[in-house]
Amino acid sequence: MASSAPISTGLEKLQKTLDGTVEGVKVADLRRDTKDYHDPKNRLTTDYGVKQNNTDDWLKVATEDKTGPMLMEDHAAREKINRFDHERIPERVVHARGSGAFGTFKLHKSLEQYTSAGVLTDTTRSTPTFLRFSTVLGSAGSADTVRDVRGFAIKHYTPEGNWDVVGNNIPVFFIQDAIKFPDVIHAGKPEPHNAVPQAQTAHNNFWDFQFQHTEATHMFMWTQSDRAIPRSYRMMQGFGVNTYTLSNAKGERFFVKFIWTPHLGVHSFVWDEALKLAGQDPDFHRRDLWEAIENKAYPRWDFGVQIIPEGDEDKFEFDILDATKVWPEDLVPIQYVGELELNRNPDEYFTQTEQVAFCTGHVVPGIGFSDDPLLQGRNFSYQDTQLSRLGINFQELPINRPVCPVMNNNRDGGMRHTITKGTVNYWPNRFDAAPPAAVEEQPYIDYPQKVAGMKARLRSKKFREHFNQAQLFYNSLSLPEQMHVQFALGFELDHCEDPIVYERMSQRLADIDINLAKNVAELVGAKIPEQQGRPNHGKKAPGLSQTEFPGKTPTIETRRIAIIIADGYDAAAYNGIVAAAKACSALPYTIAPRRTPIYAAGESKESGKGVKPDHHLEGMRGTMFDSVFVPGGADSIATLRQNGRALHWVREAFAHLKAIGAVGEAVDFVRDACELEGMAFSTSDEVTDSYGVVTAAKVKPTSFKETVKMAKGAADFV
Ligand code: HDE
Repeated sequence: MASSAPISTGLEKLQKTLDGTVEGVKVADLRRDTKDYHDPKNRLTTDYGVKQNNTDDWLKVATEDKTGPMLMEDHAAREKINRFDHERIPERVVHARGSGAFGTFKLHKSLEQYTSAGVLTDTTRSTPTFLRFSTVLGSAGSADTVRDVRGFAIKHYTPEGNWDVVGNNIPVFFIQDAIKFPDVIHAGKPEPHNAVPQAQTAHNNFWDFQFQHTEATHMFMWTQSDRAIPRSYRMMQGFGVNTYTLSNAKGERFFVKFIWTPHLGVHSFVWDEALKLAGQDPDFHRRDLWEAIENKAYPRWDFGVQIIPEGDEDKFEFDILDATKVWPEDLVPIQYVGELELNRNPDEYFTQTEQVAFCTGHVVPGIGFSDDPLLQGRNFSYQDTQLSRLGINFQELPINRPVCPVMNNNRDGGMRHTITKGTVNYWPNRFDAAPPAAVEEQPYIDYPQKVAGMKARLRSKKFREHFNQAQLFYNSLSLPEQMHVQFALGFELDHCEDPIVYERMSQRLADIDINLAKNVAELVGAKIPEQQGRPNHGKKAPGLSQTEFPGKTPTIETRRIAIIIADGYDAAAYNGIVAAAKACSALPYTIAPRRTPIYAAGESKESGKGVKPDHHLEGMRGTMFDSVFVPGGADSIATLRQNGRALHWVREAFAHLKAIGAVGEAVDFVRDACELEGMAFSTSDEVTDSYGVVTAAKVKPTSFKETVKMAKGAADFV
């Protein structure tokens, strides 16, 4: 229950009392407002605290035999319905669907050369954070696995105030100037006449806009790549996207971009999986994040910065303040200096994940803005949008309030909580109360930037080049990634019924790559472009293809392995793979034709033993797993051969490029299910890997370790 000690004065004490950790500061702060629903002392009460004996029947005039009219007098009933009627607040106009988690940011290497910010210079600190992932276009109830950009918004609760970075999993954006945001979002959201489609860019309006608004070209290439269908929130990069600034104690200023790279590597679905999962498990990413944290498999990211000294601003062929451009890593390398870990699920979705309010304007001393025209506009929009979502006192909500002292003359407004004692509420005042901080007290000091120019609706010259980096991105992808882009564009433009849209877009692709344009045009039935539009410069850059991020050390940690068995399965093989998977921190799930116990070869029903499967073959789908393993056992395999769903599990896993393992009698079963006549399969106790299908015809204990090891490399769990 709430303690009355104000966090602002108890910071030191809390740091010591809570496990000696600094992240305890925000957790402790939240405890002030946290009640435990499961406390046995709890009784149902009204909102004003009066215990209630019956909240199931409205007070009415009735008899044992006959019901009668209900009474308005029943305040408790009216309160209950009244509260329910107003449960919803406006969902976010973008990024409505999200999932959040608490974490810790630790700095390994001080950036004091560039900034005076404590959070980026003090390597002894653990900074508490809250991170919210999201999709952009869908409503709050839409599916997780749609093709879309993912939000990656972090709130750092620092002793100098909150620092928010409201980023995405793609390093660039569709527009250069914030004033275009309503246009790009209207074009992507459901069309205005019939509100179709939900959470999709596969429609006329989106692609109409992409063609006419050429600065979006680079970004739409990213959204058509595998980056827009991540396997997990835990397996994608985060980018601050905009150009921020850092300033150091000497008063020097630097331009900076923020980047987070996941330890588990960057991995994606194949499109067919993502489409199916949207129906089979719309909460796939939300569940995945939740379960990983509950299982203590804490997701981690390396935190990095790209830095350009102020004097070098004009040395690049692109404008470094243009959010439709990356800073190629061969020109501006990433310096990794810290680590972010997510290690605690929220206690309640609404008060934490829904009410969290990020603002790009929330920066701390040592961190500032640049003249990036997207960022400047965002600084207005986020504060503004919180007013309609949460009201003027949104910063007082537990999830949003800082862990350091707050005092000023902002007062009142709807739902004000803070009670400020005192006889004045202005500065200057005759008591000298709450004066501005002196320079020695490290207040926020705005960098004295010299500016000159005309007052005009202008964009500088470099902002008008829109194709070089779209080519750079496409050129840098691996062949399979390029094919995925082709198919994605083929899918999206197939959903555009208006010929002007798919005809023009097919021509536009020739400005990037003629083969891409030809293949897509053919797929979608457009006129086939004959020659390259703008010449392709042929350049590539590091860090753009996600194949460069297999993971800090490639791992199958937290990957879901379906082990399919039926009665008569080979117990040694089954137990072997379960143990080997667990030893690698993967998650083995037993799947069988039914969820009642399944008996191994030689094991009788009467033995009372058997394995109770986690799921039956119809209860889940192969799409929900990263890998499939089938142990042998003649009777088990004979049963599975007769089961269409079992065949489909294996065949679909192969089509989705997943690692498949089979031993003993299961080797033939897998070969037949995948129609892999002629491919190399093991016929001995040697383990063979053929296109990600890892087999051993005879089983020896080391086979399982070998299988798991090969599966790691084989399909790489793309
Ligand atoms: Fe946002 N964006 N945005 N955005 N954005 C919002 O703020 C906006 C942009 C991003 O989990 C809104 O609190 C404008 C870029 C994320 O709560 C709103 C422009 C990037 C989230 C808003 C942009 C983002 C938002 C809606 C163009 C990546 C979810 C609800 C200048 C760097 C944060 C809210 C969360 C949310 C405005 C462009 C990321 C309306 C005007 C670029 C991750 O204020």
